[in-house]
Amino acid sequence: MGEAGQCVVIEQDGPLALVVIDHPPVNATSVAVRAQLLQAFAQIDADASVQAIVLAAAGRTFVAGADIREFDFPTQDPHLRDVVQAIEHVGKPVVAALHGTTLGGGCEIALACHARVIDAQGKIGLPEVKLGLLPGAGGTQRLPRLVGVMAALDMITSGRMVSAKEALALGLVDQVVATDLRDAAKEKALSLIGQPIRRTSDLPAPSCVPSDCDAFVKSVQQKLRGQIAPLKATEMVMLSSTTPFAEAIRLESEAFEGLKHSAQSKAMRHVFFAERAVGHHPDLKGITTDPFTSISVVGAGMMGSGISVAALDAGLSVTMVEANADALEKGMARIRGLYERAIKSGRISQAVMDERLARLTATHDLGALAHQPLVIEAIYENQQAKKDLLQRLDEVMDAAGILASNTSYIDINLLAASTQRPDRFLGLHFFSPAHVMRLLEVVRGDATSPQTLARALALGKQLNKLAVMVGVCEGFVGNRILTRFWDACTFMVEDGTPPQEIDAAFERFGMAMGPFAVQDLAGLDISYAMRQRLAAQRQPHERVPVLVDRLVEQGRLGQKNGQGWYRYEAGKRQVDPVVSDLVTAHAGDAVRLSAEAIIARGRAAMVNEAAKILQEGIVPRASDIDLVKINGYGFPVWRGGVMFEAMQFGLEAVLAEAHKIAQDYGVTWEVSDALIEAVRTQKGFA
Ligand code: 3H9
Repeated sequence: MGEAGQCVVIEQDGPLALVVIDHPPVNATSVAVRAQLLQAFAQIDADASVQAIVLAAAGRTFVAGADIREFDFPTQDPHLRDVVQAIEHVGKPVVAALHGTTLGGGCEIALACHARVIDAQGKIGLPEVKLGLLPGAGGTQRLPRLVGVMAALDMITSGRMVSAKEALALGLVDQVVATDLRDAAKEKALSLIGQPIRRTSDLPAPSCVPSDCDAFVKSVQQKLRGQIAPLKATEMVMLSSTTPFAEAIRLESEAFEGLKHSAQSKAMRHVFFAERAVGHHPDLKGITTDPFTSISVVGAGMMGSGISVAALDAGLSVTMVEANADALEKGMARIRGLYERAIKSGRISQAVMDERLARLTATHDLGALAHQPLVIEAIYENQQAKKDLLQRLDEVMDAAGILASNTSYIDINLLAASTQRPDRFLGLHFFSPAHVMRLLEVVRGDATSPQTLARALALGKQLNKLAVMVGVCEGFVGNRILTRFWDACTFMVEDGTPPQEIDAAFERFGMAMGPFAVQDLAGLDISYAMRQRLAAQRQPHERVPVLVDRLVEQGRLGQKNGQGWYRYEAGKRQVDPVVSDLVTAHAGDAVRLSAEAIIARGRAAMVNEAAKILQEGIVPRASDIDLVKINGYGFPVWRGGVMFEAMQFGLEAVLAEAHKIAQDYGVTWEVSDALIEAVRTQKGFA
């Protein structure tokens, strides 16, 4: 931004005016930008010496959208919609010069220009649905006029960015420029002088095949269960083929305002800013790190091969070590299989697969890891086996190398103590399947150095993961909350509510899968083993879930052997009368909870544990916990995460519910007034 709040600058170059938006960091259309743009275009329109205009932006990107921070307040004039209209109706050709990420309101400005040229590395999209919104400055009407209804529906309801190449193929831009973007835009603008102006809103209404649109709506309903914005956006895009432009724009604007005030959009905006805040740690500020060009993984099982694929996909070289020949071959076959499926579905080409596999070395030899900058152990979950392996790795590796464990439960400080490099040791808890799941818990041991943590957080970015730094505790953040949640749900079953009713309630709430379906997927033996391990530390009078242990003892391990909480036939889950009888026999005087009570109890169990996590300083912000639950545990993003949702509900009321059910269940959840007070005064809760 220039002097005295100037964020739009006009430079005249012969018959051309170059209008440059300069409002760091991402040229968002804050009120000052909108006002100055409106004024600049009015001034140029009235200036007879100007015959064509180029609209460009300074810095790293063209306009990345409306200023999201303004959405919490009443809109100040001028509205972006009016600015966009004014640009479109200027009486001389306007060419948009697009670089970086042209998003949301930025894309809508570009759509209203009379031609668009884009840098070859540029990307463009309408990501409003990711904020629980729809394009509110004409995007739902102008985009389909340029690219057709189906392509517009795809882009707007997914919010995905398209590359410059795809944008050209779709007809969204007129030219892709490899070298000097502004020169190319100027040339284009000069070529349009004297030509009839092509205004997007004047283009013929696009056609829409009703059956295609109906099928699309159904697929959106299925995919984005519970989200309002994509469906509303679909409705608006479809208006483009039936309703005059001016009327459709009015309806779009109404729909946008409605969504802006919706609970879903507020929640998704919270998630947007939570993602920006998650990497902020005062003690890591200013530490710069070199990117990794290679990493190593020990263990070629599900996790080891998944982590390897994540790294290969991100362009890194990978050495995968596995002692057992058969397991190594199976790991390689799994990786090849993943890539072959990606080829079949058209996501990658054979050449891409070959290039990625060429960066993978598979070996039995730990000695190959001597000079590796980072080695992640991903063997089975056994403390002694991990300690032994880490000790050997510590001996083999250079002093500078970082050593990490992918454990999901084991104490990182205990593991660190088995090495001579506790400062270069940490937990990197990936989630399965590791090449797909976005969450990465970066576990900070007591001795882990800030430099090591900074490198690990940077690795998360390199791998396109959402890296959340957490402290050491049983199960870290995600699994610790999950354990409490599962316990509470199992107590509900033991007291008479069938598991399928609990699953149905949470799936209606928006979770990807209910807790019992997830337990079956994960394998009931996993949590059984954990309960056995922790048995010795438990208070003798404390209630623990027992019904699930009965299932395991009957050989019901979940999906892996076709029976767990449910019976599985051809992959479909069915209620099993054997389990229903077991529940009835156990519950005796059954209390069948309503869906509302089920949610209230599950929420209370999760929030109580989350509050303790915050109180213990395991994470610095409540919003970090939200990101863990959304990205690793299927909590609906449009509810903003477990803590945000509870805060809308009233945190004290939720904790009071936890108090009540802890007494009911006779469990030691340590819900205290002091905790409630601590939570209320905790930074990050305001
Ligand atoms: C919209 O346009 C509605 C219209 O249809 C209709 C209106 C009527 N506003 O992500 P980064 C900040 S809805 C305010 O770390 P990157 C961000 O908080 C909008 N602030 O960088 C951060 O601040 P801080 C549709 C914004 O390079 C800093 O910029 N547009 C906005 O990794 C750097 O961000 C979108 O949804 C904003 N719009 O990624 C695009 N955008 O340093 C949202 C960023 O204080 N933005 N900031 O933490 C993005 O997707 C990414 O930020 C972007 C850059 C890809 C642009």
